[in-house]
Amino acid sequence: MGVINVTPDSFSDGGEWLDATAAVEHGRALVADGAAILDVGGESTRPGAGPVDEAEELARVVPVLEALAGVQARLSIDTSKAAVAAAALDAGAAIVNDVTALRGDPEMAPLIAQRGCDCCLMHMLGEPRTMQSDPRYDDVVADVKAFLEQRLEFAVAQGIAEERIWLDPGIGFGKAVDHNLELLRRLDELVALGRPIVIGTSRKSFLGRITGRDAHERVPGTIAANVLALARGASIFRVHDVPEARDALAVAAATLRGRWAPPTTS
Ligand code: HH2
Repeated sequence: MGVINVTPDSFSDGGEWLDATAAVEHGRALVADGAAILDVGGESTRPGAGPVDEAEELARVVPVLEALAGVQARLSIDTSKAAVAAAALDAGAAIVNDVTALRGDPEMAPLIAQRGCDCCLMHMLGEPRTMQSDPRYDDVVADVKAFLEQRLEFAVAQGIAEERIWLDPGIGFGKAVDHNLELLRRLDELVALGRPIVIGTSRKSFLGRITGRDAHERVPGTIAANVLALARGASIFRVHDVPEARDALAVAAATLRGRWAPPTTS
């Protein structure tokens, strides 16, 4: 899953793809590099970020999705607003990536149920503005697992087909470095919930804390975390740096499975 942040303030690529033409070109490049999904977002959820007005978010993402409809990848909308998700689905998106796990907007669950699209439900402790101020858990993996299980049950009760639901531990969303590492180390416990696990480690600050690297220099750290997540059963990897992630995951997956195939050229 390649990331396209159509925002001025995302933590690692803010402003790079705010212009719709640049965002669309970037999306096409990510698909050529091997992305199977493009995740388009118009609101940063970095620590400390404030909310974005609905009209502004719509103006950022809809033209990009419309222009990308027809690329050889599925389109995902990264939003917690039902109106943005609805417009994105109309524009060609097939997946709703909601970092609030259907808690942000009461219209979101009915919308996804009615449209029959895929959705990703992510764990977050608190809200972006304050989530990184001293997050605490009894047992981070047990707490995140209980939350995801509860959100999965809620989604199904709202009429969303279980096979449409992906789960994500929300790396960096209300988590200290050790919480992120423990979630990655024990990811198999979340895989046991029986739904595809999405993992978003790309360029995140815990990698910088460990390596001392700035956001754009965190590709090797991102790859290390993603390869370990693959080995523990994660299946969808949300990344900014698609060619590097794709190659690393292709080799790791071939090794783990004892099976490989040459790359398909598009
Ligand atoms: N991380 C970010 C945003 N959306 N969605 C899912 N499912 N999982 C994640 O880990 C995740 C996510 C944050 O990364 P980014 O989009 O690069 O930054 P920003 O929120 O500043 O735009």
